Amino acid sequence: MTKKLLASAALLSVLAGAGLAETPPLEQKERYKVGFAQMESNNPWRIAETKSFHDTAESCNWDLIATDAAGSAAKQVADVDSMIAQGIDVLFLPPREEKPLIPAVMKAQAAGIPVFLVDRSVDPDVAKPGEHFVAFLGSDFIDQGERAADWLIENFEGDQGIIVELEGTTGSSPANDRKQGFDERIAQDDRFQIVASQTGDFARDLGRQVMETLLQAHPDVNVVYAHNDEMAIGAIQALELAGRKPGEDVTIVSIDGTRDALQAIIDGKMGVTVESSPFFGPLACEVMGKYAAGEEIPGWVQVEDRIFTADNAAEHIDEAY
Ligand code: GZL
Repeated sequence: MTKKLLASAALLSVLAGAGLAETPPLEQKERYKVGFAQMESNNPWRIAETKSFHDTAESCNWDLIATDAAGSAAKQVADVDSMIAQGIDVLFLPPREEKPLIPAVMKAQAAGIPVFLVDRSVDPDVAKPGEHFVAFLGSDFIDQGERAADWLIENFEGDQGIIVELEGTTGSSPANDRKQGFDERIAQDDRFQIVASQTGDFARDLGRQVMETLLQAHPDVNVVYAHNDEMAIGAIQALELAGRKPGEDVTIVSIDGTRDALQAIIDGKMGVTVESSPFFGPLACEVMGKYAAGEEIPGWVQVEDRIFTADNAAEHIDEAY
């Protein structure tokens, strides 16, 4: 770290200790050099999010520097270092995992660059909105898990629900919270039992592979709860390869609202997907403008999520990604 960075980092740690750390200001100016350090581009959700930032750049007067860490938290940190060295004015960061991305937040703060976390957050015991980053822009993942469980409780017609849970990326805030929300809510209905819970890293192919393995160990499974649609689609593939009939002898419950998921609902293979929108570009532009104008920004700018079922999937599939 340069002497200047060390000095400001030391100062910040003193201020933070006294609870006085504040996030760096953002001056109002014609154009901004904006950093968007994406974690990966291995699924439609990630691709849609990145496109949303590119599509917003010109209308928001951004010179956008967008990077892709290809699934590596360490590379995502290095990408932020590079952006800091390039002199960005503001950083939008979707932290792949809650703890490894803390250094990136702290380095940007120490360099006087305001940070907005988008779509995922960091360990709240270490980094706090209004102190270390301006705000988290994203969904309530606990609520998403609870709503998935509520739908299952209301619509499952069997006497006994044997659940396999496909978890998202280990250590990520959506995986942590979607598990907490669903598991705690479903425990209120004694028809259900979660017999296995394993990460598929939010990826379709790994979700399929994990489902194949868990199906061997739990052939009586009749419910799959996937933390995202990509893993749910992978699970559907595994179940059909094993001769099962998703939507008839296995109920599939998921989150995101991708095009493939809405099509699976229309085809009767998936029961529900709770929306988790990837379209953060316009919201990022709006919140950044308010921050530059000196408006107070809440620590959590919450995105409202719809729910897609057989009742409305066909109505919304054309807007899906
Ligand atoms: C949610 C986002 C999750 C999506 C997955 O905000 O972090 O990451 O639900 C994506 O599809 O991989």
